Amino acid sequence: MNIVLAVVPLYGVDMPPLGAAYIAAVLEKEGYGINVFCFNSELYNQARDKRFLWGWEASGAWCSPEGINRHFNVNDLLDKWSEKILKCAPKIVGLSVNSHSRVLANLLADRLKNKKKDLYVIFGGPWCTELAEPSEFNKNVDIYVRGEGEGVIPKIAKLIAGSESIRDCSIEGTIVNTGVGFKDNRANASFVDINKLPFPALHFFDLNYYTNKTEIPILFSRGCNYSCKFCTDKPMWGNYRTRNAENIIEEMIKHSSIFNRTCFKSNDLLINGDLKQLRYLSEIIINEKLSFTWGGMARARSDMSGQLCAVLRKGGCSYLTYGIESGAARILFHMGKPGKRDIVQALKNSYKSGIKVNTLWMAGYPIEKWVDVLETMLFLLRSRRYIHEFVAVSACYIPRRSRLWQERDKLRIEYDKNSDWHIGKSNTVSIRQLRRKILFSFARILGIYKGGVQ
Ligand code: B12
Ligand code: SF4
Repeated sequence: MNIVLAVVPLYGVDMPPLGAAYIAAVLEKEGYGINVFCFNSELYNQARDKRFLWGWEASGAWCSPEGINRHFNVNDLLDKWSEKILKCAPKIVGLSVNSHSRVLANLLADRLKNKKKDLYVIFGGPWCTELAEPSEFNKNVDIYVRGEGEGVIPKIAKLIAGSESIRDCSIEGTIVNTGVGFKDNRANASFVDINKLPFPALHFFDLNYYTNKTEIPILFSRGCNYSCKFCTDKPMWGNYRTRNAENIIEEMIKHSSIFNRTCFKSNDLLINGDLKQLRYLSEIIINEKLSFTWGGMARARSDMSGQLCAVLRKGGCSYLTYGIESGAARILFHMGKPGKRDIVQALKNSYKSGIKVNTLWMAGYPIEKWVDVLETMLFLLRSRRYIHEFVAVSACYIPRRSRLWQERDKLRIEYDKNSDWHIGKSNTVSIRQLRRKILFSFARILGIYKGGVQ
């Protein structure tokens, strides 16, 4: 049985999508004929004059058919993509869907079903975990897979390969199209054992097609043990689980020999959720004299001691991207982030041990006032000597399953017709954008904004 996996814009173009690569790996292991199309990076490479649409600022353009049609002929894109997919004679087409690719993914599902009625269209990816409103379900999608996909997709493929009906299937973690509606089989109660997964099938992708020319994507862990108020990744991924250091190294050895690269970029929610394991990984790299380097997103924990950071650095840690978000004490406290003193400690120890320190920020958190923006600027001024790169500041977005969203009434959050949130006139889209611009400009003045996302 042939299965096609596809990714449509908007996705990151720096590296291949790990979600699709993991799904491809488990299906390939089951013996199915797999084809993977990254239409996202393909379009990015073809439409040179439209590349700004992959930037953070323009990402909203992908969230409505009109927005996309303003820049591309959507009809032509759908024709081209569906033709390529159907040439592979698939029984199943699986699409990786996020909040910003859902419009094109739905249109592609419609087009595919229109051309081939007996095709099974399956949606997976973070958007499927958020699905709630009846209007968001598409009758041309047969199954939505919520959360982690590796445990679920082989069961679905087996049913389809055995020509069994999927309409009444009750596989946990799925929402099934029954023909007259959608049956919710609840979220998957158990997570997969990440040490038993095949390595992500990156061989289906041409790494040269992506903008990052030095690194290979990898996951050291899944989940998170914290619960910041603006975050929805925790509900999707659950508590922190880390892979064995040996298992990670095995993947590094395999992929570095295939792709001829030795630098790895972790897509973990946070790379330093289990410091003991991270230290152990670094010690193996040191003891075995391996030349791998790695980096990823991290939490500014107070226990990132100078001694630990030195071991991590020696063991290949080339950069850490800290999600700082704000420099105002009351905002950090409300968010559930570490306090200012802990943050400075982590930045300082990482910086002094030679790890490149990147930082991520957020403007317009619901309770943020102008005085908090000033406090953040002051914090930036004082801690700039421990920051190599400011990297980025996002405007606060309130995802549906986040704790902020649950508290929206208490916080007086309202939504307008474009689904943008505001609190009276004190926190609106334009105020958030203005605060973002101010922080960017200030970071530029301090010499720590160097214009890119690491
Ligand atoms: C790394 C990352 C990036 C990188 C991209 C790197 C890359 N090329 O892949 C960068 C920084 C570029 C990025 C950008 C964006 N990102 Co991002 N990103 C992530 C992050 C942290 C990790 C993604 C990852 O690799 N996960 C690991 C893999 C294994 O998980 P996965 O992709 O979800 O796949 C699993 C399941 O979803 C499922 N699955 C996935 N595909 C399929 C397909 C099928 C058929 C099936 C059955 C199952 C299935 O099974 C997989 C394995 O378990 C996630 C948060 C997170 N941890 O998921 C956010 C996340 C995916 N990003 C998000 C967003 C919104 C964006 C942006 C659109 C932001 C913006 N406004 O611009 C941009 C889009 C791209 C752009 N503008 O360039 C959101 C999506 C929200 C949503 N609910 O859909 C997330 C979830 C963060 C969040 N909570 O807000 N991102
Ligand atoms: S923002 Fe980061 S540290 Fe906080 S809950 Fe989400 S993943 Fe965990």
